[in-house]
Amino acid sequence: MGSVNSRSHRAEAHVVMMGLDLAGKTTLLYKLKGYQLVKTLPTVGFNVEPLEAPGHMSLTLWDVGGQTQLRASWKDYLEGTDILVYVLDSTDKARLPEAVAELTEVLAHPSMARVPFLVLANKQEVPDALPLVEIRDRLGLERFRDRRWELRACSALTGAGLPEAMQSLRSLLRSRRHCVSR
Ligand code: G3D
Repeated sequence: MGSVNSRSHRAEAHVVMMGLDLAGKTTLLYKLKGYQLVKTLPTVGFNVEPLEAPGHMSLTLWDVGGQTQLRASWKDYLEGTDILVYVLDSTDKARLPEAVAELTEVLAHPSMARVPFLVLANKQEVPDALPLVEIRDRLGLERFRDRRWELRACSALTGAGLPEAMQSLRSLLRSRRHCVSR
């Protein structure tokens, strides 16, 4: 008999949301939860938020990147991750290489083997945001053949693209559940 905590018996999915600081993770989280967020504060440490939709999910938010002193500690929390949501600031061309390097590093962690991921190209409503095709090229997503991934454009500010992003999340989660319960 499996442990009550084994993935196949868990009602809750564990979603980890990461990205460089200022990518828009906090804004996105509040938008998804339907809260009005007037002013965001830099994410200090990490936030754990129960998310109502889709299904039963818990969501952990982490800043990744050189600035964070918590860089070493977030890696301890990757175990049990069902889906990674990686938020990119589509307007921050200067830090895109850093964002790509961080994503690559996170996915290389042993706890993340075969974990599906969703990249959200955020801030797409800004006129000079990098278009999705260019982001796709720069991320080199085709190299991740060992797992499922999706890339979606969105704006956490206006909410555009978020329903489609949630649909991708649901679909990745279904594939994850199918894999771990086999
Ligand atoms: P973080 O949690 O990833 O660190 P935040 O990022 O959610 O705190 O957002 C950082 C800044 O980006 C905030 O601006 C926020 O309003 C802005 N932002 C988040 N999402 C979007 C978006 O989709 N479009 C635009 N144009 N801006 C966005 P401030 O000015 O509060 O620092």
